[in-house]
Amino acid sequence: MPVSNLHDRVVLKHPKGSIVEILFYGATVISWRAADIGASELKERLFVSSKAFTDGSKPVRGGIPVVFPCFGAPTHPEHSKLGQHGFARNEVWSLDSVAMDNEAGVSVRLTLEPSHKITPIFPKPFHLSYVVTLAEHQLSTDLHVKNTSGTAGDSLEFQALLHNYIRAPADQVQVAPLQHLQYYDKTETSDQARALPKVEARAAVDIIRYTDSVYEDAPQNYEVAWPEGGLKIRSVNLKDVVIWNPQEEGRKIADMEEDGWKHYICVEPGFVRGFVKLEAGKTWIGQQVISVGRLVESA
Ligand code: TA6
Repeated sequence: MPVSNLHDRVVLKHPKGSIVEILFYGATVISWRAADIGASELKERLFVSSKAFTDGSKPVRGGIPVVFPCFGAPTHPEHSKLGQHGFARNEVWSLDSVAMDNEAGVSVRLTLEPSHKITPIFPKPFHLSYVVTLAEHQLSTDLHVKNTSGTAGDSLEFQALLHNYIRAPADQVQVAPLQHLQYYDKTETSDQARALPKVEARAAVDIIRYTDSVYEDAPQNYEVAWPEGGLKIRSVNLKDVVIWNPQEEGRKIADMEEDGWKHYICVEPGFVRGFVKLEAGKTWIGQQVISVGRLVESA
């Protein structure tokens, strides 16, 4: 069966071999295995810490957590009761439907609605759906946010981000093109320095030191490359991108495996500088497409 609904997850299998696993908890994609172009061996493309909790007791340390409706600590007055990165990554989503099942792709839709747990901390009406589509060498994840309020003027303000933990040798990775973009450096120790924009000077960004950078108004088309491999990430409506790797700081993260930071880099398309303002009855879609291979191969 191309779509298997197991007790805690849904597993999608593409006829050409690629496989994706999505936990209902957080709608977290926790595994994506796909072959290189022209090869048959499946390779895991995402990193999940061996110490990660996948039992629903804590957001998963790895895979693709969904960040909504706030990125980092809440800064919007309507988000003041929320924790870091909001609630979407630590709620149990429902499998709504198989959206597509053919040679081109296998796709499912998961949904999340207000509940007795969410409403006390986030009283705004909303409907989220998350569509995960698997192709032979490609994974797409689309977050649909609907403001279900029937009252004119009752807007929904939010941030959203797809927190990809890309499996890669961190010290050999380069991410481009980010040159000349304005970014905010969260590794700075004072609030003042963190709020001061910097400008990226590097043609290709390496990850050889503690990195936590929020690039604003980025090109939404990135190459994450290392000598033995690479991925391309395209996004739509996710105007910013965060590059994160904690290096030795990772030792402070309880669910990070020993030296785990050496085996991944987070490249996270999001809308995190400012807020999406969605009017009553409207839907916003933030999308990413991650493909195996490097830009030069597809030129
Ligand atoms: O997206 C980068 C970031 O916000 C970092 O600042 C870092 O703390 C990371 O996310 C992980 O956050 P978490 O809440 O999952 O520990």
